Amino acid sequence: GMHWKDYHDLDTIYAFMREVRAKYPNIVRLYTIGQTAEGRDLKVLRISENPREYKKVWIDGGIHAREWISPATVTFILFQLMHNWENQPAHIRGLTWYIMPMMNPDGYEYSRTVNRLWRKNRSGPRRADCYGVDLNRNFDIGWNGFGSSKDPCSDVFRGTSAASELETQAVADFLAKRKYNLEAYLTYHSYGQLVVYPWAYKAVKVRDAAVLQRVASTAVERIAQKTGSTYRASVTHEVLGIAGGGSDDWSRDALGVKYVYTVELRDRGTYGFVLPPKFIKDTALEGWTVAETVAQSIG
Ligand code: 0X9
Ligand code: ZN
Repeated sequence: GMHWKDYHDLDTIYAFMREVRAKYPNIVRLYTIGQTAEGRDLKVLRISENPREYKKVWIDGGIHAREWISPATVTFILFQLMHNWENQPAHIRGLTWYIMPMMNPDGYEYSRTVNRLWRKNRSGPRRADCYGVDLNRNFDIGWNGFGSSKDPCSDVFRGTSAASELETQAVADFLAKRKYNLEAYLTYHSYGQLVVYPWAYKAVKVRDAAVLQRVASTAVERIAQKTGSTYRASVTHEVLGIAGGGSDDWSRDALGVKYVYTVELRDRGTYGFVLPPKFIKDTALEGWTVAETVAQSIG
């Protein structure tokens, strides 16, 4: 079964999603929203007591293969939501939650079995022995701009066109159909301990940056109280530089989502992507704290 003392393979994560659905069949739906180049399913859970009326929150993880703490955190968020659903406060029970713990299953399994530091998906090869597209450079926003590469061998290869990748298409199509009432888009990455908001593709702040900054700062303060970790709240391009094609910017631009955050989980470089399992529990709690704070802000 599922636990947060270690990282899990894709089968275990998907089995956990099925368990959640089996336990709460009335409020949980499990979608297969597409397949990857290697034929793996892309899966999303919806949790809602009133899907037609409640405001929606999207949470994803595992865009980048080597960032194992991300799917671990998103599955933990799912656990936090569900293990005590009846006693959740109104600001949590009164939302529709879409949860996709693994946006890049091919890359994740490749990272687990062949190359621990693999980042991209596994489509291709497009040239010689160069596989994979950086899914967080493949979305249709500032796609041909700064911060990505047209070289298929690069770790930040943007793909041959915007939304060239099956994972990008599956998520973009699924969300475009559900953009009504979609209030938040949260995407979990590592590492760096940051809570950042658009824009990333241009050096401009979003119109309601003050609100986004305040909510992010609240999350960061709560994290410090809970686990003692120091996170930073900021505009993406200011701390991470300009980069086009990100899912966060796309959700803001194409769908008009208000609360868009990319969370860079632990650590700040000691272990980097290879975060030891003993840190999963507290890091996941930090990720949950951001989701909780955003949910509360939506009200
Ligand atoms: O570069 C990224 O995709 C993210 N950092 S990571 O080290 N996890 O790869 C940051 C994403 C910030 N948002 C955009 N660049 N749109
Ligand atoms: Zn990442």
